[in-house]
Amino acid sequence: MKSWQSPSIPDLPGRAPRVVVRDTATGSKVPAAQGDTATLYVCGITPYDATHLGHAATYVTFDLLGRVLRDSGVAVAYVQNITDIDDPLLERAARDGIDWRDLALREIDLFREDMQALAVIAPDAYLGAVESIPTFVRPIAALVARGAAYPVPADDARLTGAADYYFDVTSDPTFGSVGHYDAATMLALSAERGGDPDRPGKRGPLDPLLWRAARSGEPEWDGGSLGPGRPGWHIECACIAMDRLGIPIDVQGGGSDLIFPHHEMSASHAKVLAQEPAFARAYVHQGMVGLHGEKMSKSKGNLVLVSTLRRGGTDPMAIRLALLEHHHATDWMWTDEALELAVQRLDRWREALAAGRGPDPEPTIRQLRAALADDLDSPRALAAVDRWVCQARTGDAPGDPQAPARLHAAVDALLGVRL
Ligand code: 5CA
Ligand code: ZN
Repeated sequence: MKSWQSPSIPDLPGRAPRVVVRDTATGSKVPAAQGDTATLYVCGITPYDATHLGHAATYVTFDLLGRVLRDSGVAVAYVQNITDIDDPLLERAARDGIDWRDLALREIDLFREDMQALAVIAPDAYLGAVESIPTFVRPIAALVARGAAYPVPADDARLTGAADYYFDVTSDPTFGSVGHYDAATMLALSAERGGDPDRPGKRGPLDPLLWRAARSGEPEWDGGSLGPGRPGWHIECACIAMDRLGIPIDVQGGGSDLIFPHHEMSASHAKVLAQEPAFARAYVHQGMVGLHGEKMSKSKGNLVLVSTLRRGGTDPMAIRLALLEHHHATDWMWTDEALELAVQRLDRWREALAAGRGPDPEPTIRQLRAALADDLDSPRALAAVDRWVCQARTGDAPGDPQAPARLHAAVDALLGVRL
């Protein structure tokens, strides 16, 4: 799938220190890269509605990670998927009387525009599930052959005798090691987030769907020995990551709503398939952004869309600053007042740069790098720039005429904020 145009990134003299991120699985800070290239897989959108500020927060967070990794001298191999076939997409298309493919294409287009406006670096590979179906079929069949997956008769399938295929979570001895949830919580989250714990015929209630046999009126693809059908959700991300990056990847990213079941299941699929002890060296999760006291979500409809703000004339750089004001690991609520404060901060920063002189930016650039390299501490990074701006505006010393441009390059390269 076509991605979007990446912003240009200024080259900065010097380097960020080694980047560490907090790993959800262990709770510790771990290096975000092992070698010269960091492999990063971030779960992409299900394109049945437009990009809201929760999505934007997630992609800006992993954009920051990519920026500080590059600045630390590490190359980044970045893959992102699109869940362009799934129940919610089919349901929304049916509700609105449009073809599910047209709905997906329309929302993906809007997502690309939003990402470009927010100066998010494009992934190296941007892959839809639909275009990747052959990548899933063989691994699912391999899981079946190994006894880690099994058929469940699908009485309502288009073909008599057809079966859905499920993954047996007990085939992964380390199952549960991403989220560390207890059994009751896993059951509840599975029911809430796309699982089907009550489906009769499964070995275990948590076992997730790998392949769904074709039903009348539903899209279907050739599944070889699995029969015609469509893939389950978690296997898509497992296979795309394995195919494009090889495992273990350095960082698996997404929102914290994906810890269970999605990241737990993807990791289990991949570990069993590759006979590897780990899928990712670090699982990094963006906290949930909410509105009016509840998680912002397409299903609840309590959304603030990036595109609505843009059309209303909000500078995308102010949106970016409003997102960066929160540490990525925390949950927080969006408010109009917070956006207004971000607009004011952007104005202050621009004014200070336009003054043509300022204090030595080196200590600020060092602080920026240190903050971001330490688990993407964006609030600390913004505070460092605020201090420089404050000094530039109030300082009596003549200052250096090169300073504003040098600071601007760092703010642009590291925070993705163009002034
Ligand atoms: N297609 C799947 C991932 S494979 C999916 O979760 N799609 S999504 O459109 O629902 O979400 C896209 C990304 O935004 C995911 O990483 C998700 O965890 C994140 N996300 C969704 N809602 C929020 C929110 N309110 N706050 C922060 N991040 C969110
Ligand atoms: Zn995913």
